[in-house]
Amino acid sequence: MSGNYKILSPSDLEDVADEKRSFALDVLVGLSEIPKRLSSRYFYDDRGSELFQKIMDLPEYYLTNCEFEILNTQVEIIADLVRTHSFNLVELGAGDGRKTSILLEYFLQKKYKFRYVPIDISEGAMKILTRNMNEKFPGLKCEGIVAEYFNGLKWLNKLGEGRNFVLFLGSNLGNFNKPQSRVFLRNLWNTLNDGDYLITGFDLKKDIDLMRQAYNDKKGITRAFNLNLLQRINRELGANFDLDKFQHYSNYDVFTGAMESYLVSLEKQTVFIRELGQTFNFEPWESIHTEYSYKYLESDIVELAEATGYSIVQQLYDSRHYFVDSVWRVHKIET
Ligand code: AVI
Repeated sequence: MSGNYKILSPSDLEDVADEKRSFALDVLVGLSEIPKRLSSRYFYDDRGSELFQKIMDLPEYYLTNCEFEILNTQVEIIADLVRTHSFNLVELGAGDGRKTSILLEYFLQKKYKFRYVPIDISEGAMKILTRNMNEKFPGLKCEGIVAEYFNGLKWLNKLGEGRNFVLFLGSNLGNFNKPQSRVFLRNLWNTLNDGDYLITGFDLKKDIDLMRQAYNDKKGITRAFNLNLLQRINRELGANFDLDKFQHYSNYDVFTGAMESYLVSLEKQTVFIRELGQTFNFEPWESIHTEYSYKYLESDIVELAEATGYSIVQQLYDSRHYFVDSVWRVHKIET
């Protein structure tokens, strides 16, 4: 253990080099495809994470407020599920931990036997989170793990200490397509035990204008967030993207059920990426697909839980029914 977190995958120079290599390779493959695409997983460098925090504070990005409302008003329902056990409150990708603080405060006040185990691949993010949580909640047993989610969970399970209550908040699952989300949930199921719980956030299908506004905010923060992907390629791979020559475009596709984000080239242009030793040509109005943010029907959630080995224990909605934190139980033993 170093401080309040354990590093499972040592973030040595080799790892950093690997990460840069796979980023370069993904950029090469994505920009060589027709239509061009870049993966949204590369949004989250330091600048991208900072911009996402700002997005979460925007009035148009209703998702955050909905989830705060759900946790603030329904914490007791969640607490009832774990009250009698000692448990690990495991969080996948905690961000700044503001939402989780609602649960932590309640559990501590009720003197529940638990420890808080955030899992995140970024050592920087973990350092800040564990420091903040220890300052805010001096009595909290906080034991972060710096690792890929599933490696962290496997390690935790080997210790065999108590039931797991896993949080996957926000609408993070929504950035996976249907097959990817099934694989993710099934992998998670594999690392958990019968009777463990999972809370996943789902953004529900709703008025199309409301969804469009959430991804096209007036201050232009989402635009900056999207464009930061090109800036990151400039910074890390020595490219010469001119950000003024690309437009942020985000729209709801009724057929896929996702908000889809793009960067659109405003003119004919050529971009050189030094690390790849290659140029990429853009025609006027040619697009790069950058993100899917899937929205769900109730029936999609039921189907997803059933297909991946969970039962739905409770659906926690906000008052406008925009968002649901879905509480699932892991089923491993056939009855
Ligand atoms: C992280 N993820 C759930 C956000 C979303 O809503 O898809 C990322 C985001 N993209 C644009 N705004 C927010």
